[in-house]
Amino acid sequence: MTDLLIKNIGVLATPLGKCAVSGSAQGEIQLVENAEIAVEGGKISYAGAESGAPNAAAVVDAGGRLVTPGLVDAHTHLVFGGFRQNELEMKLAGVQYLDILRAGGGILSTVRATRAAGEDELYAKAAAFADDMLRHGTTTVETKSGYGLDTETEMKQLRVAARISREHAIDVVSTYMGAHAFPDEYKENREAFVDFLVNEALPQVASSGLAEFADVFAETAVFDIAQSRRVLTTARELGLGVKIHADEINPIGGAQLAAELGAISADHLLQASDEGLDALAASGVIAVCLPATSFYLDKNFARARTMIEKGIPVAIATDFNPGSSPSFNMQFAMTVACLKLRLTPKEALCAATLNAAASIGRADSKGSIEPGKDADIVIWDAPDLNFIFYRYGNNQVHKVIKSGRVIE
Ligand code: IZC
Ligand code: ZN
Repeated sequence: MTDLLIKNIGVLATPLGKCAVSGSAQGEIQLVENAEIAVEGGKISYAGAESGAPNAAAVVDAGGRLVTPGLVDAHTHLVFGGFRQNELEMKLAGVQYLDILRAGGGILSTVRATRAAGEDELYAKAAAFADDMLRHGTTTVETKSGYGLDTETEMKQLRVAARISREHAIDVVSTYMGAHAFPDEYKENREAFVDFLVNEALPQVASSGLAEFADVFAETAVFDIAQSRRVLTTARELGLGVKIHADEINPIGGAQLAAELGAISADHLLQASDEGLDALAASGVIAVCLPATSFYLDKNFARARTMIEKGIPVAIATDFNPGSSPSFNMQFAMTVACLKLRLTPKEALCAATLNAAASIGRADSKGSIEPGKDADIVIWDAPDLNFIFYRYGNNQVHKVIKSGRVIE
């Protein structure tokens, strides 16, 4: 028997398929009016027109509302100590993000706070974020380490992420980002830090099984292309998937490196050159755009329309972190994706669900509402798809269903 039936759905809006979609297909969203969804064993068993379905153990009446897949936030830095509200006035006075980092603040101040924090304390803080994300419609979240830089603290962050995935409803996908900044200990000897990452940290992380992907902050004054290549090539050899913070502030060729390495995603890409975008298009790398970060840093926005024209699958994420994007609200990122990346609501829905799932290796089980996929579903306080992009700033979620369970 059906475990759960969601009936009286005004509009069911979902992309379809088990892989990232690009070009005009990114805007192909299936819309079914007067729909229903049946769930069995935490998976979707039926999604489509109302069929006067069989008895179900539990019924949720969607009340004529919009229903979409659960949102997938494919790029966050969820586990961190402290906050960085002290940087706000510096930013307003014109101090640049990278200058704060060069002066020993920014990421490095979060590194100090994260090293000092106990594991339970980090867990309690990140788990509270995760629960609130879920209430805002995010059913799967990717999170990166990178606020330890030393192996002990990086492992502490990764254990916290794994514990959230185990003990909370939200699904967590983990990425190791020991190459997020150069720690004070290696300030004068950067190559030695890259040696440490390649020879010690990456092998230990890979054998722990606590991370699926590795990521590098490839940027001026952070990891240059040669250093990023070394780290990510080693990660790949150790069996980790590869991601990269590419061309966020300066166009140093991060997109080209992502293409060269066959990365699953290249993230940010505000400054990516035409050559960089062509390389992504040719190699099937997913572009993860982070419009809330552009907004918060008061920078330009990634050229998402050009990406779609070139056939690059586009995903969007919040980049939640204590410095450049202190919001985990995917709904805000989705509205900014429409207004500033110029995505249509249909393209943006795909970017926040199916393409986002593909960018973290989950397109086979998440990102769309169709039989066989996980029953991760959002019922919105909205009559149609445009509505959730048009309103912003408030939480428009009516109910979240995670793995077939109604979240109260
Ligand atoms: O803590 O500033 N861009 N890494 C690269 C970040 C932003 C996170 C941070
Ligand atoms: Zn990031």
